[in-house]
Amino acid sequence: MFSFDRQQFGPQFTFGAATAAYQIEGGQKDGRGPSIWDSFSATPGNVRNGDTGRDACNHYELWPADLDLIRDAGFDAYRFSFSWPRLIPEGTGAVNPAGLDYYDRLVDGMLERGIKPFATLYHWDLPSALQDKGGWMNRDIAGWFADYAALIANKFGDRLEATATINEPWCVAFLSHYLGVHAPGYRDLRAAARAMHHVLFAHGTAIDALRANGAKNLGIVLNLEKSEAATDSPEDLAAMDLGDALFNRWYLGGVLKAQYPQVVLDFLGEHMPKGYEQDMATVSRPLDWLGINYYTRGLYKAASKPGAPIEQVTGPLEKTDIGWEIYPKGLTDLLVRVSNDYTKIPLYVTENGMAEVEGDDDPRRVKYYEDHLQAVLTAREQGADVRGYFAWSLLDNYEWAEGYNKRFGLVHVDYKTQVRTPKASYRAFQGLLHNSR
Ligand code: IFM
Repeated sequence: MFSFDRQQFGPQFTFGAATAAYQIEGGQKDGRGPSIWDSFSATPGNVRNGDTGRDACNHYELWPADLDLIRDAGFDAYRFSFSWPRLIPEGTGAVNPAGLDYYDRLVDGMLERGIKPFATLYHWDLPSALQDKGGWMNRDIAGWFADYAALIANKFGDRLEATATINEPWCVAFLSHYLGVHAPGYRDLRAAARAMHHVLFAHGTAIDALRANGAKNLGIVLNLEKSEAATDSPEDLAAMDLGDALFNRWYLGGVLKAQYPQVVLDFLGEHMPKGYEQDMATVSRPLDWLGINYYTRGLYKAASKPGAPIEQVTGPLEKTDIGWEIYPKGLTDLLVRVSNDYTKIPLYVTENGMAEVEGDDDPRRVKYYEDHLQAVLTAREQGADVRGYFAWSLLDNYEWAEGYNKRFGLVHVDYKTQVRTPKASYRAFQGLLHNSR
C-alpha cells in the first residue's frame, strides 16, 4: 500500500498506466505492414534470446480484458500508441481498414469504461518501407509523418483526450542511429545528426497537421535524466555537460526554445542537415503539454577511450533489475528544472517504473512508485505544474533489445498462456485510486 492519499494530488490530477503498440500488441496480421523492429529483432545478436514482438502480450485480441484491468485499478487514463504500420502498411498511401477498426474498438473500449485515451503517434515501430527510403535520416519523413498524423486526427481526434507526436526522440535518434542499440541499429555520426534533427522537425510538422485537422491537447514525450558528474573534476563536469546536452537539452531546447545546444552542434559538426536553422520555428511549435519519462540519473565521467566523447559510469545506488539506479530525487529536480528553465505548460510524468525479477510479489516496485510519487508531490510544492502520472507499464511486455527478460509490469504476463496476474504494485495503485473515479 502507498502511504499517501489521492487527495494530496488534487481532484484534477490524472493517474494512468502506459504501454506501446509493438511491446504488447502482437497481432501481426490483418494487413499490418512490417516494421523496423520486425527485421531488427529477427537479426541475430540484436535482441536478447532473439525475442521478437510477433506475439508479445496479444493485446490485439485480449485488449478488452486489459482495459478492464485499467478500469479495475481505478486509473483515469490509458497511455497507448498507435502502430503506424498497422494503419498505413507501407508508411504512406493506402490505409489498412482492419487497422482503423482495431483502434476504433480500442478507443471506444476506453471511453465505454470511463478511461481517457492518451495517444502517442510514434513509439518506435517505423514502417519498413520508410526505412528503405532512409527512415529518420530522410528529411521527407516530416511529410510522411504529418500525413499519418492527419489520418489520426481525422479518424480518432474527437475521441482522444491528449495526443503526443513522438515517444522519446533521444531513443529514436541517438540510441538507434549513434549507439546502434535499437532499430535500425546504425552506429554513425551522420545518421545520428540527421535523425536528431528530423525527428524534431517531423514532430513539428505533425503538430501542424494535428491542429489543422482539429485534434486538441497536443504534446510530445521526452525521456529525460538527471545528469550528474562522477566527480567534481573539470573533465568530469565537462563530460556531464555534454551528456546533459545530448540527452536533455537537445530536445528541451529544440522543442521549447527553438535552439540546439552549441556543444552538441560542435560534436555533430558538418553532419547536421544544411539549412536546419530554417526548420526551428516548426520544431518549436507551441504545445499544450509536455510529457516526461523518467527512470534514473546519468552519471558521467571524461572518456578514457580515444574517440568516445564521454563515458557513463554505474553509481552506487540500489539498482532495478535492468541495472538502473533508483533515484527519486532526480525526478523532483528534473520537473523543477523544466518548469523553471523551459516552460510553464502543464507537465505530465508519462512514464515511470522499474524492471523487477519475475513474480507477483514486488515490494521493491511498490516502494519505487511510492518514492517517485512522493517526488512528484515535492516538485509540485516547488512550483512545477505536474498534472498527471503514468506508471510504466500496465503489463510485463517486450522490452526492446532486452526481449521478454526484463519485466516492468504492474500485471504479470505468462507469455506461454497469456494469463495476466496483477502484482502487489497493481494492488497498491488500486488501494490509492479505488472508488475515486
Ligand atoms: O519499455 C520502455 C518504453 O518503451 C520507453 N520508455 C522506457 C521503457 C523502459 O525501458
